[in-house]
Amino acid sequence: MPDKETCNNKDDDCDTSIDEDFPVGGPCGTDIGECSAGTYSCDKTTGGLKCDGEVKPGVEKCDNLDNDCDGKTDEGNPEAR
Ligand SMILES: [Ca+2]
Ligand SMILES: [Ca+2]
Ligand SMILES: [Ca+2]
Ligand SMILES: [Ca+2]
Repeated sequence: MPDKETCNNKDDDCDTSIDEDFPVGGPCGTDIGECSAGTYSCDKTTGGLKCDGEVKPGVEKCDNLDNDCDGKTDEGNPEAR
């Protein structure tokens, strides 16, 4: 039995395709609001995927920006009334 394909830049299951089960180089994360999408790459320590260059959601602040990336700007009236 060949090994199961893991994300390591090697062809573990010997079908001549390397990491074919993983969307390496594809987009990950979200582009909404103040967030930016990143790119999938292999995490060789876990054999899974990691997301490079992603900007993750923060805490909503009253600044006319969508800090927590839910598509709504300054929802819930943060910080002030
Ligand atoms: Ca592999
Ligand atoms: Ca393979
Ligand atoms: Ca928001
Ligand atoms: Ca905000």
